[in-house]
Amino acid sequence: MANVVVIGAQWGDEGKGKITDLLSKSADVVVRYQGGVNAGHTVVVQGQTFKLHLIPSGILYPDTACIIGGGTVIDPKVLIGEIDQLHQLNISTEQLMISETAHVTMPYHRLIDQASEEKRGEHKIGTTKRGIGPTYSDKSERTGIRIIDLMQPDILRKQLQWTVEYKNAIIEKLYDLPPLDPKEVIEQYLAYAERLRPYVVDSSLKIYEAIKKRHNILFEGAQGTLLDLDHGTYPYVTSSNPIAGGACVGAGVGPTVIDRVIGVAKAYTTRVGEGPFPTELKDEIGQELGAVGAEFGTTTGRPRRCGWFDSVIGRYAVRINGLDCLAITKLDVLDNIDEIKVCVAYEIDGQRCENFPTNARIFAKCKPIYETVPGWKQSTAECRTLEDLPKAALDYLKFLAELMDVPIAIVSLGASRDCTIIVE
Ligand code: 2SA
Ligand code: MG
Repeated sequence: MANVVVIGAQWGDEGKGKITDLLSKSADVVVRYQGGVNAGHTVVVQGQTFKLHLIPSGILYPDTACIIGGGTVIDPKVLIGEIDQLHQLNISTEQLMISETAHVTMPYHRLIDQASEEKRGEHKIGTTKRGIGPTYSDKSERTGIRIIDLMQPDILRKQLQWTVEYKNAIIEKLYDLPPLDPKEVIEQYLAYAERLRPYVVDSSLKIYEAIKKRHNILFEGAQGTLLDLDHGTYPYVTSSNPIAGGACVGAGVGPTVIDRVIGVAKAYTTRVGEGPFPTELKDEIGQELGAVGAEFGTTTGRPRRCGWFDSVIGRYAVRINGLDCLAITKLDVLDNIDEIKVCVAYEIDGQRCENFPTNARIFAKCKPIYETVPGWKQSTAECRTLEDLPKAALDYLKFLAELMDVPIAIVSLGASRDCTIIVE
């Protein structure tokens, strides 16, 4: 196993939750390194569905330590809700750790996220409205509140008093909303602090100690490559770095620690929120993929836009993340499709283009060039080895691997743990 980073190779919702859950079995430590409660992982274990936003799904294994790293942003209310939900299901959170350098999502972050999306009108990003962008903005602006501040009541009181006043000016003047009461916010967050205190650690040090003991560490990315702030489809991106490189910054480890990078991609493509999506299907096939694949956001319940597999994006994800291999998920969703299309390149102003264009305006003009392959028209749900797969399904996987020049190591054929093929 060694030290592995798992990332989304598309626009998020690739099924990373299931893959990290599988890998968590051999991990001693699972680390979330970026994002916040905009993420949503659905894990199904013995018929029970777990919806987690911040806590790594590794928490479902009693011996796996789970760390919410310094590169994340934490909404304490949601995190406490998740802890309570796990306790109700008799799952221990003793192995949970929270980085003291993670930033805290405050009520004004949510307000500003919602209000600014409205104000942007046709320029809106389609955010999850969970306050993620404003929390990271404050981190960059150096007005953020960190977990470590939350743990020191005197400091928190002082800091929040002026920050809430400072934010109130924006909330009132720019968005015409009623101001927040600093006292109320302070009392609320002081109470959250006491709930979270037992979990707070120097996470980079904890990870380093685990590395020294030669423990296996799994770095779990949220969202996906195309939502990366620096390398995604800017401005239609999230405000953190979901790519593999983000693991080093967000967890506080050096690049030499990482042994392997696994990309997770769906056998087709989905996207939530605004922004260009060349292979999007606005027809019945798109609707069918959405219906069969149950393509609704875990966090917001928004329907996801669906389309064919895009290998240009896949190649880009291989490059940006240095992928060693891919996990292809939801192959079974294609079981009933007659003919399957795969985007092999783009056409831009009459020219063929094999590489992902970094210019968002050019990307918006890209037309997919497709190759069509036959469907297999039979259920793959019971397949447990590559040999069990219908020939057309195996050919489809081989075609994807060839287009992206990367081996496929895992194939997932359903939400539960056993619906999986591990390629030897
Ligand atoms: P934000 O809220 O500032 O991070 O939104 C910015 C863009 O990032 C997209 N985004 C996501 N896309 C897919 N899945 C995400 N997580 C949830 C899930 C989504 C949900 O796991 O299902 O429940 O709606 C996620 N988080 C952020 C977002 O759509 C914007 O395009
Ligand atoms: Mg998700």
